[in-house]
Amino acid sequence: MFKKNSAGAWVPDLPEYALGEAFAAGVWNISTGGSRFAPAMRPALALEETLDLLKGAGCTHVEFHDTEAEPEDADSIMTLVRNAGLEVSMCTANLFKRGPEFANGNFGSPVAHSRAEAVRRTKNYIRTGIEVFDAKIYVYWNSSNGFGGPLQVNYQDVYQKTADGLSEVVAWMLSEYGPERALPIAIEPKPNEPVNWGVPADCGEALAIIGLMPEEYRAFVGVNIETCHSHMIAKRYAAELGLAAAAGKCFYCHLNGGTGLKYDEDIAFGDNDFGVAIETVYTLREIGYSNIVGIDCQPLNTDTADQQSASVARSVRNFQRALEICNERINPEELNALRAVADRASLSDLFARVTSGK
Ligand SMILES: [Mn+2]
Repeated sequence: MFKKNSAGAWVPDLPEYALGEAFAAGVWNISTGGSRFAPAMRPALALEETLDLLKGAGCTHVEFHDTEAEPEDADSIMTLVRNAGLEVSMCTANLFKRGPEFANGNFGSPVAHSRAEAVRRTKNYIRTGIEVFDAKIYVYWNSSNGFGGPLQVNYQDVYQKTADGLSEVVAWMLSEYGPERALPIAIEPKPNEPVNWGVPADCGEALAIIGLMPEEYRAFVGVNIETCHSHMIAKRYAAELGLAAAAGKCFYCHLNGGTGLKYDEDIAFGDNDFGVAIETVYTLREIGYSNIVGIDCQPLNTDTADQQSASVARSVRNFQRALEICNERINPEELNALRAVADRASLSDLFARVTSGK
């Protein structure tokens, strides 16, 4: 799913929706809950029930790990997806919890067997994404890739090997399917958890890794920036989107929320800081984002059996609320005129007026 642009370069042929028309969430975004510190609050659901709830929450598309939709089950799962009135937007191989080989990393692991397994599983699930799911994007989330402490890896190698793993996947994909059928790959960076230092940690590191790939493969890899992952490293989410767009690499997005320099809270988009939601939606519009909007949030610890999809539904509602505010209360000409003279005082006042409606 790549096409040539007017300059003859391959660019991803991504879906084109108006903002607010198409949303995706992962089947993992509905869960029983329960952790070391919290009780399980909700019954486990059959996949059919989960898909119906995602549809009811406002999703048009669904996302899968291979652990939730194994390649050998993909055909029958696709029937359930169609029956629910959904499509598959994204699929991703689980390169973190699948087996002990991924405890030390994946593409950039110092262990050759772990790197090889990561490449093999990724190829296998890209095949499923293309041949069965008709997926629009493949996501590589770094997860366990990185390092834990002093001298645990060769730092030059961890970045280069991560790039090499992606290159191997792209080379195989192009030889197997050609550019027209190739699935755009989006790197989703995260700074830590489960590993102490994740590689890549942020949008800039993800772009640097793409830059370490041979030139002929770079066009086929972009980024998927997630709100909470950005907050965990004190990045301004909208600025990360802007960097991705400036590089021509904003292939996909994962919206949710977090409360600061903490762990991967995955709260609903717009929860905690609705101003982030407004700035995010405005920025997506400003960079011309047209792909499906991915939501990646978990239920709250207090959500009960009848609130299984409340976080996903609230994320979609908050996106629509923020979109309405952007459309009705932000005049781009006024905003850009203030930016052009760097009148930060008036810009701050404008943002307070927009968010308060007064
Ligand atoms: Mn995510």
